[in-house]
Amino acid sequence: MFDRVEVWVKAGDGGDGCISFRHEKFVPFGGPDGGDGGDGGDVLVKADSSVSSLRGFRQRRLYRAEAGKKGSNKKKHGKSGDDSVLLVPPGTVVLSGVDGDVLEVVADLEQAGQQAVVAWHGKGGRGNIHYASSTNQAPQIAQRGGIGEKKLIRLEMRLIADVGIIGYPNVGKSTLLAAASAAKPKIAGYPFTTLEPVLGVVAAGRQSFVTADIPGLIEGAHLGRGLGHDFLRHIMRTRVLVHMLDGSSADPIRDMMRVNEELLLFDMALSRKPQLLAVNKIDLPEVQDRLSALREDFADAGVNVFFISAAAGEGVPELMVEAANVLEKMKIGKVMGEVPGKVFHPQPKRGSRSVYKEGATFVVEVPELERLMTKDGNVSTELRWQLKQHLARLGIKKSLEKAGIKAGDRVRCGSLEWEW
Ligand SMILES: Nc1nc2c(ncn2[C@@H]2O[C@H](COP(=O)(O)OP(=O)(O)OP(=O)(O)O)[C@@H](O)[C@H]2O)c(=O)[nH]1
Ligand SMILES: [Mg+2]
Repeated sequence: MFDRVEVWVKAGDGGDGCISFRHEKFVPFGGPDGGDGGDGGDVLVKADSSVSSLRGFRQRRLYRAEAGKKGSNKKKHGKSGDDSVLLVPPGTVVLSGVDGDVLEVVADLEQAGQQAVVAWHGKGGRGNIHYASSTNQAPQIAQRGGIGEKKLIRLEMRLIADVGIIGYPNVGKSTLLAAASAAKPKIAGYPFTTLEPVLGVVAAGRQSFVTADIPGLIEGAHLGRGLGHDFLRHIMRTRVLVHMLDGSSADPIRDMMRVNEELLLFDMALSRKPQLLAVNKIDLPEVQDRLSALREDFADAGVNVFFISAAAGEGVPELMVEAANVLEKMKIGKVMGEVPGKVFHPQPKRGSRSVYKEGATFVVEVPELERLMTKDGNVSTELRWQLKQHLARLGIKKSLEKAGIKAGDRVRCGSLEWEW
């Protein structure tokens, strides 16, 4: 089941600004006319109902958006790069920070049409027309295009269900889904029968809702025991959990606590979802015999339980009507846990200004100057003067003087280095 892939995304770099001067008849020294570079394209992820799996992403590892074109003479803007749009099935969650950082949800694309930018474009560089001033009428500096973001993202499909059935293996989760809906999950008398989540539509009273039956959880699942707990992400978006216990188990209350412990270790939000507890298999004679003892135990523990027989269908309608009621209440009141359909638009961080000394070199770290460029990367005497003027206008010359700069010292600014 290709329900999780990791791909690299690279947004388009911005086009460089242009350094050029007007050449007109009878105008020997035309002013600057170098246009701006175009912005690069973004990489977006968009939920589209025509896509049903993440399979297509197995073929390619890198998705890039187009770069912006360079600016040119006569103040011409470079063309912007086209975006690259990755179409994913509705229900896809996008995570970033896969390569090392803390994994975080960038977008939760629950409904078709929702989209989010996952890699931001590099801005186009400014042409030399922007660097003209009363003192510098022939600026030979411009701005390089910004670098588009590149990162590794993870796409995960999460089922969209209202109710999730959880519990130890073999307690009767699949039997409950089969009894309450038209779904036909595999049922067998051994643990780990269910290997992949199964969905079913449950009709309860006048309502209907989608229920997900998932594999069994055991103690230590967070350490990879049993089937692990990774499949729990499929019920991250459910609003109510039906927690099933086997009435014939040695200690159903301990089972309940262990499963809850695993939920907590997987995700806090999951452990906070409302739960309906159901003790199953009450048709078995040995369970009948201890029924009143079980009732007392649960009453002592302060938890409300449903006693059911999924196999015989006993107590199942009541349980499902209660699930529908809780869902209804949550619709009216606040939705707890994860808010569905949330789309985040993280913006690239804004840098701050600083001037410092690195060895004998003075370093200027100012976002608007970082991408300063000259035609050939060299800084002639004329350019030295122009750069000084420009730094003075931005108030950075003062900062450098405060830091102790003297004529003859080296200054570095982005990729340019010259003598003060
Ligand atoms: N007597 C009795 N047996 C039941 C009942 N519900 C389920 N069973 C039996 O318990 C066994 C496990 O049922 P499943 O529905 O496959 O259990 P599960 O929780 O989905 O198990 P996994 O998918 O392995 O986690 C099967 O043999 C079922 O027939 C019940 O209410 N009464
Ligand atoms: Mg099962």
